Amino acid sequence: MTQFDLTEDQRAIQDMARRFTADAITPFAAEWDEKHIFPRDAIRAAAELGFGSIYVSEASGGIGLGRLEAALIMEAMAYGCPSTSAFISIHNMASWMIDRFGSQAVKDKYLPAMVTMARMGSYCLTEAGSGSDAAALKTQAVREGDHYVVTGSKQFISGGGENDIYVVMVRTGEEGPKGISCLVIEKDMPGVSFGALERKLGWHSQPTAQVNFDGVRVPADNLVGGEGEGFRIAMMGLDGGRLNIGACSLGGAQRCIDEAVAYSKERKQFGQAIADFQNTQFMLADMQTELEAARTLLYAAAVKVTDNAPDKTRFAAMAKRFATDTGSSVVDRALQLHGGYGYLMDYPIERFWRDLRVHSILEGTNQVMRMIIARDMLRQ
Ligand code: FAD
Ligand code: 2MC
Repeated sequence: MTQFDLTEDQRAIQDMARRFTADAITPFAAEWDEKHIFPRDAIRAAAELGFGSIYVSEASGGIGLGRLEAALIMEAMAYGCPSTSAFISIHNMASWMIDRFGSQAVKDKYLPAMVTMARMGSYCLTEAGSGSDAAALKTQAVREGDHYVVTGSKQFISGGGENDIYVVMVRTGEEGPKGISCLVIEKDMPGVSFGALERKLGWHSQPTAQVNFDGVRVPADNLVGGEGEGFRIAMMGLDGGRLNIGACSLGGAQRCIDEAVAYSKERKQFGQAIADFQNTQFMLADMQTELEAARTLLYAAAVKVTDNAPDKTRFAAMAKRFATDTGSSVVDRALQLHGGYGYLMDYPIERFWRDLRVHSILEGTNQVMRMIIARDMLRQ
């Protein structure tokens, strides 16, 4: 592709994802949010299009696309429901880690069912005492013969309790990043349990819960990568995850701009459409301009992650920071343009406002993104 245009194939993928969203997500998303419904069937239908294994290799049954294609799909689905789109992104991240770093045995064991999303995957890094400082994690995995015995607890796990497969960062060695390994743990293994569902501001279409491990015996074959490689694998997973979260903000914010354009043409005050006020026009112009800038940065970062460019991590962090902050700011202005009606659940804006808010926090807070960017700048 040229840097500023999409190829025909990329447009076809985008069209397919948009059509799927219009049919299977947008009409239902408000109800999923209000009633806290986890839309398992719609998610499996997304997987039938390959959206559960976007950058899992074709050799492992995935559709083997790049990160820009993934961003286009996530952005399109977030136009209907950012929460559901982000859930599918996390599954993609967990599946990719297994495909990219797992042995053939671990891939054969888990990927066929993950590709179809018959079995869904979670990513488990955060603990109660280690959020931003992820390398301080304490969940222990002690080798006993051909098993690891895992004890500890993971906090805020998306899909916790619902999903079947947990890609878990555990401590097998020294303190700090070099003592961390990555293990696949199944929901049904004895000693795995879950906390109560977290009650959240947004992301209501998917569960978040603590995942606890009490002496869980995990086959040593379930190690992904070598011992001590888990932190690097987790961070590489997040390079892609952060792009997708940014893309979810882009899609959600574009939906709110489109809603605001339609509403401002219809709503009349002082004898004229509110779209006729120059303030409204200037707000809409700024919202779309800022979103396009974020989109361009995100697509460029996605190409860098696909190409394994040396500055890919810095760009993924810049794109996540900028797209999520811009997305939330755009949605907030769209809400303002709806006046009091924007605050009501009768209109979709407040749902997007709530759903996008967490994108500045998870997959690394936007303060951590600045840390990653500045460290890389100062290293040179
Ligand atoms: P803290 O790290 O305690 O941060 C608190 C504040 O301090 C933040 O503003 C932070 O930016 C700031 N701060 C911290 N360190 C610094 C610093 N060095 N410089 C400047 N400021 C700093 N995790 C998973 O592993 N898997 C999941 O599936 C998952 N899903 C999630 C779903 C939801 C709905 C939520 C809310 C969280 C989820 N998380 C998940 C966890 C998420 O990644 C963490 O919440 C996030 O990384 C921040 O960690 P923390 O909440 O412990 O905040
Ligand atoms: N790719 C490859 N390797 C990486 C990497 C990346 N993106 N980032 C770090 N590493 C390597 C790094 O090179 C170093 O290895 P070496 O010593 O061999 O050079 C090692 O990992 C340790 O890295 P740092 O020295 O940078 O580690 P530090 O502890 O100082 O900080 C930080 C790392 C703050 C960037 C990391 O802890 C972080 O990203 N924190 C935020 C946590 C987070 O994003 N959580 C998200 C949870 S998932 C979620 O929220 C979901 C919704 C799913």
